[in-house]
Amino acid sequence: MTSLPIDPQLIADQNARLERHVRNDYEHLGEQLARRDVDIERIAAQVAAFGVAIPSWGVGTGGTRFARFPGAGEPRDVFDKLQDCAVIHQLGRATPTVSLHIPWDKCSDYSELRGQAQAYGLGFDAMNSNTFSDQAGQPHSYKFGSLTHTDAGTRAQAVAHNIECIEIGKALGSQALTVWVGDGSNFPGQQHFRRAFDRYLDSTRQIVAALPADWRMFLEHKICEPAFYSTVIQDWGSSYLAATALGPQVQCLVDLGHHAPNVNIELIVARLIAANKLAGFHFNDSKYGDDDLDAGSVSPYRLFLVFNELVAAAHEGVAGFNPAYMLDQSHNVTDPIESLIDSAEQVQRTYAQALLVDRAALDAAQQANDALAATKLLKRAFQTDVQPLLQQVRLRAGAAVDPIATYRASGYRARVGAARPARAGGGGGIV
Ligand code: PSV
Ligand code: MN
Repeated sequence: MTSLPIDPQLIADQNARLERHVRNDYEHLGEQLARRDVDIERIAAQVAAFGVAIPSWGVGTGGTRFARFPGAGEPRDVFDKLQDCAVIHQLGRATPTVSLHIPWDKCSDYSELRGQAQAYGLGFDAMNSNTFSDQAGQPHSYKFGSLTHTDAGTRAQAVAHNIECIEIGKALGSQALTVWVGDGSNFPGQQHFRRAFDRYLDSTRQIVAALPADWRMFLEHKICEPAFYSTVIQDWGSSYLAATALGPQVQCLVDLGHHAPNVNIELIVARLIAANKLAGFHFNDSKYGDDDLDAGSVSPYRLFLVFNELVAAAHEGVAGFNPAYMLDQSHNVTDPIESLIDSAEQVQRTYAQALLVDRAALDAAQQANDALAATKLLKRAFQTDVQPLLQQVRLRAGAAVDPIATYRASGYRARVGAARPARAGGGGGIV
């Protein structure tokens, strides 16, 4: 039988030292919120039910085009990754699912993988295909594109790979496929824009035809990289056009880092909700581009404004609104487990804050064109310290009140450092 990776007694001991403070702080916050007519228990129940998926690739150390500095005890295969994800979920209780990337997470026995995940209390979120790099031994190269390649054989190979991802996902209990392609061009004139988009539709139509009825397909747009002049699915407009052409099972996924600086992402989110085309998110943060920094580390208010749209949509009961929440980050200077615990908590915190917006007062302020009152309502929610609520939710769920401190006290990293020999090579590569 699989045991959980962190000793539950350690969590209990660590929590025991903090329990009294959590109780007092929670009570105090409850009183504050009651004065605003907010029932803290209602917010706590919503936060407890909230989950964000861990990207399997996030538990390994990331890298840039220039270098990668591997950390100790990096996962060697998908089973090691799952174990690291189990640590994150055991300590934080905010990450009940894992999002796999194929071929990085291929293994020989998916029913064993599924069983292992179940033993850890984990499920599988969206599957991610990879046609942005070549797999060993594949007949056609993706150097000049995949689903949109000018060569039919290369496109067929990319379609077949996506269908293989669906098959693996079926064995694991996943219900969505995320497709991101790096296809595009590096020189003006290199690519016929309209024909490339037509080829994209033609290829993705074949993938949609292989989707089970209860699956969704998420199209992930990205402004640039690796193609730096043009990208076929460059923005939410292209993504929306494609998703609309491909039918109701296909929606648009918003990776926060995939936009030009200063783009109003919350407005994009609102548009996609209105069109019933919001698939979900890859959360991360950025300063300059697709920096893949930890969620909320640079612009927590921007993350809050996105969640404000999401909570508003749920509050208004928008039909079909069911976004998938995932992290997608690259951890270059931190222990990836710590970054993911902290980022999941940040996402959870932002959700809780957005739940505190006084919707009726905001409606009234908007209706009366009272711009200052409206914006102050958002700020009041955002500036509320909901930490005691997050701690109480974790305490009740058997997770750690202070997950990073408990993680450090557990010695997990040193333990896996000894059990998982370091891999050779410290070359560049975005993972
Ligand atoms: C592309 O930059 C991306 O955001 C896509 O989600 C990929 O699948 C992921 O990063 C992993 O590198
Ligand atoms: Mn992404």
